[in-house]
Amino acid sequence: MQISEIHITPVAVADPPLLNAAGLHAPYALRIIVELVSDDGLSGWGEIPGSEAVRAALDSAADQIIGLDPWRLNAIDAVLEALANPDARGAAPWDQRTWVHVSSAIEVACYDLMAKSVRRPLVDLLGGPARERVPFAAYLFFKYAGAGGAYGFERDPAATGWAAARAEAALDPEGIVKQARAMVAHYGFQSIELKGGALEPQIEVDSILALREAFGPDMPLRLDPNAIWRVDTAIAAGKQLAGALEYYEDPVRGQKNMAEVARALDIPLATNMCTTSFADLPGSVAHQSEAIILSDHHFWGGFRASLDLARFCAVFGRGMSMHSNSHLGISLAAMAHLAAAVPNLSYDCDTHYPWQDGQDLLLAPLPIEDGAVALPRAPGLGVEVDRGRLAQLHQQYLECGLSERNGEVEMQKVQPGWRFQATRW
Ligand code: GKR
Ligand code: MG
Repeated sequence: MQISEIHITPVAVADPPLLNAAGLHAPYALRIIVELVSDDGLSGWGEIPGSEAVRAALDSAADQIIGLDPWRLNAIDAVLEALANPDARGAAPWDQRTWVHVSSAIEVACYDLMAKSVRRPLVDLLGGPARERVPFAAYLFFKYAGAGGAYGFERDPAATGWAAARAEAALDPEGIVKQARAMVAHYGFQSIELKGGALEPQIEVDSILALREAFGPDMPLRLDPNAIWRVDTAIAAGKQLAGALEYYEDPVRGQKNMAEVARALDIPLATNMCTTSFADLPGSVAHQSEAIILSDHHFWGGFRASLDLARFCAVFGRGMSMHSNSHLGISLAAMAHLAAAVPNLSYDCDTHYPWQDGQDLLLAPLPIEDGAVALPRAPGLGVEVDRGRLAQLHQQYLECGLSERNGEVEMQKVQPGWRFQATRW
């Protein structure tokens, strides 16, 4: 089997004005869709966060990927490693490296091809399912009013249910509880993550306490300030949240600071910011910076790397959860196959999917029901791309004028002069 064509398609999908530590989500989230076509006419798909830098890197690798055998992943790794430039994760909540994303897109598309060629669900190439249903968590955001995209900051008057609720502003504990009730009612989520780091810490602490009051002690809650708090702030907030959090995600920046917060509190700390690559694992062990690592095949470099991470978590006593960014259905399917194949996945996975629901590029988007995605059983990822929809989302990319994610620039449109600070409170 050989890879005979590669198609790299940047797309833009409407994203509401969600707040985080780095500012404001733009009206569109950028993704890149990669299609590998094999010489026997199969298509394998991958999806990763989009930026002009990632697109250019993929483009530079394309010629050398053509002609390779998708089953020979070590040979593909060697090609990508020879091209890769050193790059850094950066201080933003999301991972700004280029080549880990490129590797992930190509590897996932190769797995899709391999699994389709043997007519097996992709999970079977990852060791087979440890679970048939993959549980996800509600992902709440403080936000301004609006649904994003062409609707800008206006509410779509035709929307109902969750689609209407997701266009509402949420800037205080009451707004967050309302958002949570609508999202949980629609998707049946059985745990809740609140994106923090956006407003004064006390508002975020009060929002968790309000969620606890609204949903009771059986609903696991998590708070993620994306490393923007000082150690003293994080400890003071953590003391107020004792008994209310399932885990406390990246309250502070860096492994040493995380370890200091962990020692002061009786709440497990989790990360997708301080331990994000194999090079970080010795520091994780030395400092005991976190109790839980959020995997993410997009920035750990693919499925194999994520399974290696799972083994590290098992050996070194770390829990394992899964991180997300704004995404579409190819990523959701890949996340579901990976999560199904990790026996020691110990928490419900994150997903931003409800914020993009209804805009997918799949012919039959995977539903989230009772808080879970049923593992697709069709060959490969088990999803089919709607090529007309892919073309529309690409056109939207061409028209939206964005070439990278930049929350600071978006925030300045609302609050002139606003600047990102790596540590704010
Ligand atoms: O979408 O605003 C967001 C999130 O803050 C995202 O960029 C983070 O990468 O959700 C993520 C996280 O858990 O840190
Ligand atoms: Mg996080």
